[in-house]
Amino acid sequence: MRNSLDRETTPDVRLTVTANDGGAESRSSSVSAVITVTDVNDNSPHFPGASGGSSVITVPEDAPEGTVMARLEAVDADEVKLIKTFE
Ligand SMILES: [Ca+2]
Ligand SMILES: [Ca+2]
Repeated sequence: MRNSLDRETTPDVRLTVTANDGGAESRSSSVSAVITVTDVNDNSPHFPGASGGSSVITVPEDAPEGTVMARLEAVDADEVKLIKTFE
């Protein structure tokens, strides 16, 4: 490999491999291969709804107990989705 792999940009690589026998009348054969790049957890989660790394939440002082103040969702580009919703 000349370059590092990144599943998020290139989830698979397709290539053709050719073998030559080097005989007087050279014979060859080819095969296609698909290489699947498996995921590693290399991206940190972020909050798409928060601008500049912060989110302003406004709550009235007379809000009843148990009121949902906000839902914040964190996501990232990795395949394994462990999305947490905070209320
Ligand atoms: Ca991740
Ligand atoms: Ca990844």
